[in-house]
Amino acid sequence: MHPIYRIIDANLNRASEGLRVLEDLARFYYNDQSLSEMIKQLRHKVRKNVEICREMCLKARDSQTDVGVKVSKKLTVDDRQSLEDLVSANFKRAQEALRVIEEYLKVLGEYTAAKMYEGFRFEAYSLEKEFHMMNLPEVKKVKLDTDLYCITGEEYSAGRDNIQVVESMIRAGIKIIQYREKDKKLLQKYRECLKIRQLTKEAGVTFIINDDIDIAMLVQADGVHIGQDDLPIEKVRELVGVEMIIGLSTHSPEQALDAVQRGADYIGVGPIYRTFTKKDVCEPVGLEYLEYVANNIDIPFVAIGGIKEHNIEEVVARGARCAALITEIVGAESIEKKIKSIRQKMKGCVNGV
Ligand code: 3NM
Repeated sequence: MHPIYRIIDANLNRASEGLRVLEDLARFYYNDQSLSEMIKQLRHKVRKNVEICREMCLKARDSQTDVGVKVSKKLTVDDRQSLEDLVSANFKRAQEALRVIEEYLKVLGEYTAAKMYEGFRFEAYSLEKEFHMMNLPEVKKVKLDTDLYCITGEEYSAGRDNIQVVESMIRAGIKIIQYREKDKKLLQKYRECLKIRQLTKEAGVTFIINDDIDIAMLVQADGVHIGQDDLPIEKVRELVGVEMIIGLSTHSPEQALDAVQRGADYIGVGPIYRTFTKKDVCEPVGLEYLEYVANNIDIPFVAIGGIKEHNIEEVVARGARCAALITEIVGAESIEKKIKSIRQKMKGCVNGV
């Protein structure tokens, strides 16, 4: 028996198993009928179209003496944590297996069949993209799910530079950092953002850039944050694509509803209290607007503006799960200690409600 049939047999199983894992996820977890049907069809085609050598494959199968089994049992590289990892790993498994089948069918002289498997591989690439798109809202929500949203502001940072500040924030366990610098030169902002992207990526922190859509795209930030007077959100979406998070500052219920309708991924809600950090911002909208958003808006939101350790409990009590603070955090003597004590207050308040 030609050992190549053994390779084809193993990879047919690999491809179908990978696709089956994905099909069941689409069907039972995401309840997505059309995606699960498409994966099922591909799985059937993969199995069916190798009729030419089915018998040879079965004869060649010898799982008990497979030298790879022992290695595979010992390895822990497949110790997956998230559904996202699982989806990616199983698409890779199916695509790699299809490539192997394609290559070895050519060696066997089955060129037409090999081309067919090439086509299946490309179908698997397209399905992976569809799967990813379907999952995007969830992925974005996870990236935005946190209690403290930290924003840079070098001029308020007590002599520290933005990189030092970001390092402290990451050490303190912050999960979202926004780069905000109104007066620096573009090149300097770009260089700082490059470094911060590297730091945040290593730490698994969501990185958002204020205003500068071009820098956000160049450094592959997770998101951009824009204001009411910036480019229309639809146009920003055209530039950055569907995967990037777009946050929009809002100051009234009308603006909040408009932001949701036009596709913002989250909104800033403020200024809650008076602030001198944002130069052109309106008068404080107070806790009433925050309460309106907490009760009426379905996308993630971040309370902002004049929030300090001494008033954070009030903000949480009025419905904010996430708050953004600039001066209170970047200007603190110890950023880490400040974050810890603000978090304790927020927790106490949530538990007490
Ligand atoms: N946006 P601090 S208020 C950047 O209301 C920003 O949209 C606001 O800084 C808004 O925590 C604000 O130092 C400044 O008051 C927040």
